[in-house]
Amino acid sequence: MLPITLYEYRPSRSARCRWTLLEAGLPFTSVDEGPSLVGSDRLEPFHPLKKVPAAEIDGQPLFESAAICTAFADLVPDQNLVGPSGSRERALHDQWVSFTLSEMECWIWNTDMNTRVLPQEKRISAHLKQNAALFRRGARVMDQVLGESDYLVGNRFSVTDIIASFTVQWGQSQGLIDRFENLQAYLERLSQREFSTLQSVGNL
Ligand SMILES: N[C@@H](CCC(=O)N[C@@H](CS)C(=O)NCC(=O)O)C(=O)O
Repeated sequence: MLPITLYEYRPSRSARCRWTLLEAGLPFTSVDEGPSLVGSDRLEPFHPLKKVPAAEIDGQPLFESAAICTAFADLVPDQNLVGPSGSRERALHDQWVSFTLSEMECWIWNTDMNTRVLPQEKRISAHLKQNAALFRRGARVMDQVLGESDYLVGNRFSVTDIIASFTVQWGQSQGLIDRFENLQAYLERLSQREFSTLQSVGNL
């Protein structure tokens, strides 16, 4: 087994990486020093913006939660958490990860930044309504797909669901999935899993 260290702060996107490691059954060392870790020099060798999550896999740094989760899944091909490179399943994984981050998560992240994260004097509220509408536009697409299938790829649980459900839960915490019954059922289904970290979302 390769040595793995996860730099994490529980109520953050690092919850995706922890969940993946637990599903994969990969042993790892956790560095969690609470909020003081975020932005600290300790993270500099692993993340150029000193953000969490960050990982060190066999002595090599890796950042971006979706990339880290996918790398962990690739380490355990027998667990079927992600399709192999070149497969239809892998292409769908890449599709849904990109969709989740660029058509859904960016809008709610902007809302959080401008309502909670940034200091008052730096907040801009002009886009909040638009953020909600654009998130719902993406969420509607995912809701329709989940009306036909319990999971996003190949109708079985995969790392894609770990990455996407975090964003859906985040949207729920902003009151944005009330109209989407399939997304609500998806969260319910995934939160039943033994290693689910979905309860960490909501206080990013
Ligand atoms: N796209 C990145 C986002 C990482 C990120 O923004 N993490 C937040 C915590 S959830 C953070 O470290 N924020 C501190 C900052 O923005 O300086 C990922 O998915 O890993």
